[in-house]
Amino acid sequence: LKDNDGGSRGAFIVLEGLDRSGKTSQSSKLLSFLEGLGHPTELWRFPDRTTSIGQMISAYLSNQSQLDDHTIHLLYSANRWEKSSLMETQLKSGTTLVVDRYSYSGVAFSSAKGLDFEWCKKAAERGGYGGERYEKLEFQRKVAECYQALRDPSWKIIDGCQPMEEIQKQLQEIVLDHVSACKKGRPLSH
Ligand code: DGP
Ligand code: NA
Ligand code: NA
Repeated sequence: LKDNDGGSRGAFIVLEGLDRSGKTSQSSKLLSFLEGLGHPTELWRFPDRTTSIGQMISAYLSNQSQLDDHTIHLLYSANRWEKSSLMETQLKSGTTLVVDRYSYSGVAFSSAKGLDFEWCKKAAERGGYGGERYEKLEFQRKVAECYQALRDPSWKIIDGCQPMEEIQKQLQEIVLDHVSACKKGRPLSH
């Protein structure tokens, strides 16, 4: 993608991690932090349960419906696709997006369930545990292994076992760095 009219673009910040790793709290803190500094910012999350596809995912997660593993995988993917053009518009217009889960979850969670890792990567391209389906310790261990296998240089790893304030501080540092680089013209790439 090219930035419009040489204007600065927003940063695309994705928070990934196991269930209950604190992403959701940290994403809202990050939103307030960036807004406080005057950066136009929006908080998004996936799955986005507000769309009709998102509602199918939500029903599946709460065990109200049963779906074939490949089918649910593709619904998650479709749920990201249905928001992708709006996402691109926002980034190009200079809005920073803080996103609570994105396609790395798509690969990590589905391959942890036993779907073929390469199949998941292709299909997901671009595009105290509680009661939900995946929130079991053994399963989360597998997800962690799958995340390790996906890790690439764009990732910054933060140890979620640290005190909340420490996590927040590290996250802010990393994100500010990236937000400034985007303002200075770091290209937006797929
Ligand atoms: P959350 O709303 O962040 O708690 O996510 C709900 C659950 O769905 C969580 O266990 C992680 C899982 N999940 C998120 N995205 C995907 C995906 O693309 N594919 C699969 N299989 N699971 C996902
Ligand atoms: Na969850
Ligand atoms: Na979450």
